[in-house]
Amino acid sequence: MNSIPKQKKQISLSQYIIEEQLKIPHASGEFSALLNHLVYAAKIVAREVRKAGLLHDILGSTSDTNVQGETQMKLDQYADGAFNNSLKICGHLCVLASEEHEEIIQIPNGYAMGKYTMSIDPLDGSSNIDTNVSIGTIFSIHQRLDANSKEPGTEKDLLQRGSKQRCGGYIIYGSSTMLVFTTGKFVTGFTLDPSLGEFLLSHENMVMPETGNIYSTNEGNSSYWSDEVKNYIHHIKSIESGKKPKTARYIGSLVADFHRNLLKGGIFLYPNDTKSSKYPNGKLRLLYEAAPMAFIAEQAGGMAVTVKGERILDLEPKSLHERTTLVIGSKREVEEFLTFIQKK
Ligand code: AHM
Ligand code: MG
Repeated sequence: MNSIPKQKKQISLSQYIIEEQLKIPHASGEFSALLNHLVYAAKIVAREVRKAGLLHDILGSTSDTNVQGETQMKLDQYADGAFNNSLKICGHLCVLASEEHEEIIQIPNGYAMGKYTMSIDPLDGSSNIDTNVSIGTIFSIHQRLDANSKEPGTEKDLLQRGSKQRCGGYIIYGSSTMLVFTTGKFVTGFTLDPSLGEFLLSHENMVMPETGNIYSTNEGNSSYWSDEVKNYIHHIKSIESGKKPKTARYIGSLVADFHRNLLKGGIFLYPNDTKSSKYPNGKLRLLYEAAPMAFIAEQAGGMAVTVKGERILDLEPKSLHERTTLVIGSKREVEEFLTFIQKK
């Protein structure tokens, strides 16, 4: 008689959160509840991303209103709405920041004020939306400056350095939907099982390979780069050093480019334009793009710095949408980059 194959034990995100919470004495459960609200919105966004090509009103970058005067939905605006609607009334946040909003987002009157802040890029890589290429959501959670305050949160509560994050993570809407996050201990990945509608533990204690053969950057911008950056890129492509040239992989979606490098090893660079005024400080946003990715990279054994070599997690944002340069990836690859900028 054939024996019944043993079923692999599957741990859902909810179970995982409860078990992790039990390890922390006196945990209030507030953080776990916040994560659940975030994940609920992520599932809604994942559902819409999966059928984006079927919904004519959700693709494209047309004007805000259609001929009937109705607001035309774009996927990034939709995602922003989904996360905001779920998060601002969840009772665990005191203020939010989103890439889609110039100003801070306040908790509506009548709703409980929590001790956390959230900064979010609801749908990163929006230039890829219409072409079925992987996109993502990036988020960063801090504790407010005065954890006991019941007053509305302020911009100051949001503008904290990356090293003070309580959690940093992303959701990638790729061939599968994955949630990857760290609370500062290790990096964990969960994959959405569409048949269950649940994120299941799929990647425990993720470690970024110490070296990697992939480099990801928008080389079309190379004429604008500093000589140091140009020299580094020339070096990793050359055969002069006797090494094999690195392989270029660039999706143009930070979440997808980072996720691949987290698993396979490599380096991602978004330098600043030194010869044009488009991105004099780099393109990516410190608060809700670079800092959470840097938190994950470091917890996975990697590194994240600016093109000047400053540690991303040490930077204190001065404004919500401040931009930064970003060099992130495997430890030895970033260290090699640093030798190029110190060489003058
Ligand atoms: P977005 O937040 O407007 O989507 O821009 C951020 C994205 C990142 O995902 C990606 O790394 C970068 O912009 C790509 O920029 P470029 O098209 O200039 O290479
Ligand atoms: Mg973005």
